[in-house]
Amino acid sequence: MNIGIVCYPTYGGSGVVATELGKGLAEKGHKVHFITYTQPVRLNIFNENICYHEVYVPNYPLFLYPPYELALASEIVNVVKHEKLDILHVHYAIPHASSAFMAKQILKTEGIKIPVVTTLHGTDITLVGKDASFAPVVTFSINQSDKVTAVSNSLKEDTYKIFPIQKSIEVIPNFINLERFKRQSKEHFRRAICPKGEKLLVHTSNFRKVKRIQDILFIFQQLQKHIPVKLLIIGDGPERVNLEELCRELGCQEDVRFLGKLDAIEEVLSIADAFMMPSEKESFGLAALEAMACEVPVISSNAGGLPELNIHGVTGFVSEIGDIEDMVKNTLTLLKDENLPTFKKNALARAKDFEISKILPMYERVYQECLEQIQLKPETEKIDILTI
Ligand code: GMT
Repeated sequence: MNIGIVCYPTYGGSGVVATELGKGLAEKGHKVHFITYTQPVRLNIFNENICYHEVYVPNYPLFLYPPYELALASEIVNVVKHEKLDILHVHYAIPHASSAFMAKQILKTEGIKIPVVTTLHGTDITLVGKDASFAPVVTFSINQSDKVTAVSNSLKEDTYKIFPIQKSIEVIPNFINLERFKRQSKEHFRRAICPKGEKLLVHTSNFRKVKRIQDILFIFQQLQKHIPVKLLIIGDGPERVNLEELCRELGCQEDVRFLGKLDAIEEVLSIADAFMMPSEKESFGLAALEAMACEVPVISSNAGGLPELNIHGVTGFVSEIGDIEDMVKNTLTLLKDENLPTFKKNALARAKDFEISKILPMYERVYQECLEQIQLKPETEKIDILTI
């Protein structure tokens, strides 16, 4: 198939999933065209089946807000026409699903049919998407997609609760490449970070408020009263300054290291004992899955899809959002020498359920169904705008 993928090119989970999906499809022989405003961070390989098309937004003094959605829709039209795409897969509803809808209508006037698959990733529904500024457009463009997928049952249910959606939503979870994410021998690194045999906690995210990283620092301060422990925090984002200040206030700055944005996350995960994810919202928790693949059990909140991934008492522990006391108790249980090896083994076993080779065919099937569906639709079909 000749597949167009529209996504955010950043470190965020939706961009990572979209890019890894495209890479996986290209390896299976599909031709994949990424359409976005800059080179996706995980698109760091050469593959003869992958092309990258940059969306260029011209500047004009009148534009206080550069109209990215229009430039994206135009680029989609060009790529579909010139590269003869079979299918368009957009990741994150805002603004990708509405740009795809516009492109589809433009192409229809030229007699070109292009089915659109929209994958919902989380905050496009549970946070920013439900804002009154976007909700009508999000609802419309989801309903107009040929197929809609969500990354967890929780996100599917939230979507139906928040918006009047008539479309059926299929759950296709996040996935992992176990060839890349696996525990490696990095004992020298571990000795440098934990010279006295301390236990090691790791967190990675984009440092947005919804991640509740401050909870990790409060948990860490409590843990230090019981056991020798260190904390590594990977990533960057809006909360970084506040977190560094909180570290100093709590007096744990010597034992917490901020590593910034790292590409080889798996090397750090390889020396970790527990992964911390106390998020307020988390539709799936890709970062936790990456940790589990490296045999790192997870201490998480029960937000969104986290309990679907992190099995309480098996692959880690799940607590109510913000219940720091419970997370401290659970982390102490998890880190006990007699418990930790079992949790590590279980974490890896669970990660194997989401191996890319199991999940990728689900997307291929969705594409195939879309193509069959669009071929059955009559040529004269009208735009459904009047019926909504
Ligand atoms: O977690 C983030 O803030 C990034 C966000 C994104 O939209 O890129 O990630 C979302 O999509 C990921 C991939 O499907 C999920 O694994 C994350 O759980 C989800 N984040 C939230 O729901 C907050």
